[in-house]
Amino acid sequence: MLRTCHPKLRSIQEKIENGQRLDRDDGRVLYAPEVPLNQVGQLANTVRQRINGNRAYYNLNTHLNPTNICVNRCAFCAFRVDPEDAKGYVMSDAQVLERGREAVENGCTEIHIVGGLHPEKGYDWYLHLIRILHEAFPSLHLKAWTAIEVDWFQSLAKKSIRDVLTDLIAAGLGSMPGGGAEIFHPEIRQRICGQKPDAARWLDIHRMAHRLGLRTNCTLLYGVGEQAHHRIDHLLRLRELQDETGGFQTFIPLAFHPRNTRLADHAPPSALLDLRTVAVSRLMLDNIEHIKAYWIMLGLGTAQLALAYGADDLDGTVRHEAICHQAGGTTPECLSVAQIEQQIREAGREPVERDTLYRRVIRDAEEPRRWRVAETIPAPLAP
Ligand code: V47
Repeated sequence: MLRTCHPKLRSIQEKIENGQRLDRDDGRVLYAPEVPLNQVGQLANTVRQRINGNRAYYNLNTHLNPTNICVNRCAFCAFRVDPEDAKGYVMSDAQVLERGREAVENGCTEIHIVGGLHPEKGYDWYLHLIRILHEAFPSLHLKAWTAIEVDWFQSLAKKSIRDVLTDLIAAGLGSMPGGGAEIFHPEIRQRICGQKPDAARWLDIHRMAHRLGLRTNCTLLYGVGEQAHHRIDHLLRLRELQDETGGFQTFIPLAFHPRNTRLADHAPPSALLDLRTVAVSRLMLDNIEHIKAYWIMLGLGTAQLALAYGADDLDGTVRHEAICHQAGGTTPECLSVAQIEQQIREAGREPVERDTLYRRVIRDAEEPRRWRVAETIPAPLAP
């Protein structure tokens, strides 16, 4: 714990020491510029250690974006295009299956699948993609479709969210990614993605997914002109749903990349804001086990530092990422296992390869592409 701390942090420090929950006002204090970042980081690091011991997780994964054509026009998105755009594409079944084959060939345990809301593709196409991948590569965990897509499927299929999710699970869906949350507060949401379902809808879809036994992730997009109180509001809404369901596995703060977007006049978030957001998330989200420092968006250096500011996960080796790279992201295309483990070891943590559900992955020593999961991950070391 901190030997000396900023006066405004004292009561927060006490709460953390006593395992008490922080409230909205505490959240605002944690973002106050006069409160030193390193002290906020140290508190978050204590909580991280308490929850996850010295471990830092990663997985072997690949991304798949079956189409970039999207009816929504989110101001922050450089990935989507209009149907008539020359850069528009829709992947064939063969291309989708080739991505699955490449993933297995490279020892991946997960495919992360998200795309656009294509005006001419029916519900059956989206379902079909899950089915063919699952049938061809049953060992690959399919973490697919954000709540925004599930909402779109519901309007296409004219079925309840429960029935849509039940169809997807039957087809082979393993879990849902956390995208589409952006910023819940209507003052910002309306401005950056007014066509998207609102916060209540995003949360309802995750609530139903959790009820059906799916684990999901959650995100926050920051650096889009919001203020600290909007971020805190977002975190509290996630925390409230997590109290109810316990279904979120990991929270991922996403640093905005402005290039090629309609918000290109915004400066990218500073490393200071990145680290503070990781730390504040760790402190406010006392009921979400993992905080992911998504190296693709943070950059490798900041992601590595984030492991000392509350994060316990770097995401994965990541092949074929498009959303950030289209928006000016300069991180590498893909990291090797040796590179990601080195990042973690340099930060003083023990690298643990996990599957999507945070079970430890054990690789065959002779043939590393073959793997199994340990039933449980041992409890964290005492702080
Ligand atoms: O919802 C879009 C964000 C999200 C930009 O669940 C942008 O494990 C920054 O959710 N700059 C999709 N961010 C990515 C996502 C995700 C990524 C990795 C892991 C997981 C997980 C989820 O990316 C979107 C949006 O919030 N985004 N454009 C941009 N220009």
